[in-house]
Amino acid sequence: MPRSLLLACLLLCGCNHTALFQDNFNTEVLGTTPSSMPPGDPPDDELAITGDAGMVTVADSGQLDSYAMRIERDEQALAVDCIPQGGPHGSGNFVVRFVAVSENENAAGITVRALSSSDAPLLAFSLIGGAIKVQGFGAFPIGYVANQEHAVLLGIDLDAGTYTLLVGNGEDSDSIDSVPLLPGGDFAKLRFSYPATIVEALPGVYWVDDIVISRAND
Ligand SMILES: [Ca+2]
Ligand SMILES: [Ca+2]
Repeated sequence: MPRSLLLACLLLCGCNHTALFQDNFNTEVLGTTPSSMPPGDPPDDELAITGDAGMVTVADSGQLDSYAMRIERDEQALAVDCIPQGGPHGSGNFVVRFVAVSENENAAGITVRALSSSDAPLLAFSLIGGAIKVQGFGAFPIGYVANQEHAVLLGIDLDAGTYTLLVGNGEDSDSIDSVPLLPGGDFAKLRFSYPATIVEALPGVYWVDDIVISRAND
């Protein structure tokens, strides 16, 4: 199961990490745009939306068992940035994790990126048509299933210039390891984004919860 898989990974590395961003949406108001200042620790993390903020709401997710962030594709480009405090970060080891549900396997894909302070990607992957496509790498070994929870765990090693991506999907999980980072630079934010509906108007709805960005202690 994704959650137990994540827990196992976090048991290996979590106790030596400091959280720089945490958002679980549980204490926010249903139907509203998530707070730009995620409640609780750490104190200085931020959530920033570019595009129509009304398309990003706190909603009750049956699959994710609690309030989560629902991102719905709009006519204009839409981006949700999770900004760890103390950044941009020029060195160190980071862990990014979240759980999510895509409402429609064949919808327009959401893209997840780790971005530098100049918005250059360090890594990027898109969920589209049931597959996970990793920029500069190709297809991830396993895909995702519409309306089923998946878990994502990213390890970003700025010092080695590599990352690991682990995805858990139902009973299935796999990872790609020591993949070279794209030449982005420092690490400033995690972005979930949908493109504008200029070429087509396929629907896209992505639910995200339990987002944590942490840094390994020296
Ligand atoms: Ca939640
Ligand atoms: Ca906070």
